Amino acid sequence: MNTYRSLRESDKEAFDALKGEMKREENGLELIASENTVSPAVLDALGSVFTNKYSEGYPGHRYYGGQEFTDIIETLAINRAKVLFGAEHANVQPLSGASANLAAYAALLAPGDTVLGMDLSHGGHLTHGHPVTLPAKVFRFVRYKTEPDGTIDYDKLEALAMTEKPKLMLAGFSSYTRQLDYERFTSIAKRVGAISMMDMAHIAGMIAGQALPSPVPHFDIVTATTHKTLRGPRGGLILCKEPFAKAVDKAVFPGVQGGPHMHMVLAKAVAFGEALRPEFREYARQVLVNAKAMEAEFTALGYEIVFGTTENHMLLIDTVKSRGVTGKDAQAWLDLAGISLNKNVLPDDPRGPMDPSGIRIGVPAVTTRGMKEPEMTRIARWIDRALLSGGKKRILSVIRKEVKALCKSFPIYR
Ligand code: DSN
Repeated sequence: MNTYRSLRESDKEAFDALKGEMKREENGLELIASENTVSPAVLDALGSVFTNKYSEGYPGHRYYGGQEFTDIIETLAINRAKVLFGAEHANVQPLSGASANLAAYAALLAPGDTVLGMDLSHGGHLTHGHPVTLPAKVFRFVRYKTEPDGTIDYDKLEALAMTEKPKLMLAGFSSYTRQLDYERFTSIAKRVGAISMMDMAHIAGMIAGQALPSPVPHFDIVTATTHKTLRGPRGGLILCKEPFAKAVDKAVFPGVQGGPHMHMVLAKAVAFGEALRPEFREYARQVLVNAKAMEAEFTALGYEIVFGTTENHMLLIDTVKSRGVTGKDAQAWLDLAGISLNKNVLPDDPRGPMDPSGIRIGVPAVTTRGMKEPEMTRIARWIDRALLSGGKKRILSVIRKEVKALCKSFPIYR
């Protein structure tokens, strides 16, 4: 394990915070659905000299000199992304999922164009047209919702698309637990003459690991982050069909970004390489099994599972209905118990986003640590005990000790 000797010797304040975070991750359970634990090789790449380099442009067409090695790593990342997802074109420069989505909008839309996107409280993402975001001020977003049983009514979506005549139909989510019907979605887009786009940020790793069906053959353009289930560095990715390639590349640079972060590009290449190995398929399969095991235990304990069930790596739970505890309190109490997750709005939540009615639970990071079904059952029971604690510190610190003991048997970095 890296001891960060240079940092320790040169900046104690910064090093102490880093040490604190390392201990927090080692001794606690990470259940934030968008987080994971990267490999030591990805960490090495992120801490490499590529952070020193400016590389505006693309391999073979850069604005500055000294690009012989940046060209190698970006080409490696592009080629691996294309193989991993069976994509015609890949852009590996987006700094984040939000930049990837912004670049996709810039590539495909003119100001004032209409986009259909999923409502935030029904599982969509801020960048899918929430009124507080810049894209919502430039384009006209119309939001679709889920049904009370947690599914999407595609007939209703089609009727909405016929009325609104969108230029772009956007699928994808950050807190939705059901599988989308990609064929149906894209056939509606075709029927109304819209471009189809999928934001697969949350499930990119599940798709790379072949545990979930791929949207890539169906959609014109697919955006992703590289750090969630995909288990790479923080960053974004755009995949598209060849006719959109030029517009996408121009939109990323110089459209919405300057120089790419080449240490991140190297780390993406490494992570894509890891995702191409057979072990990654086993991890992706186990993520699904673990999510189901956790759902089974919460169901047995009488919890209200939002959207009916999970078909991916995360679960949404109505903590107000299930235990009379708000999402904010649940998150705070669980933090004290060494369990990290996030409060989450539920469909048409009557409560605000800072103190919503539920929580979101994800299993990718604990699966990466090697935990399986028996541990999922224990974690669900700890969460239940914490929610029943009324926030009493004595009870939460007992759970914290038990959590720490389990974590010792599943070290993150040996
Ligand atoms: N913040 C990420 C998530 O938690 O889903 C999405 O941007």
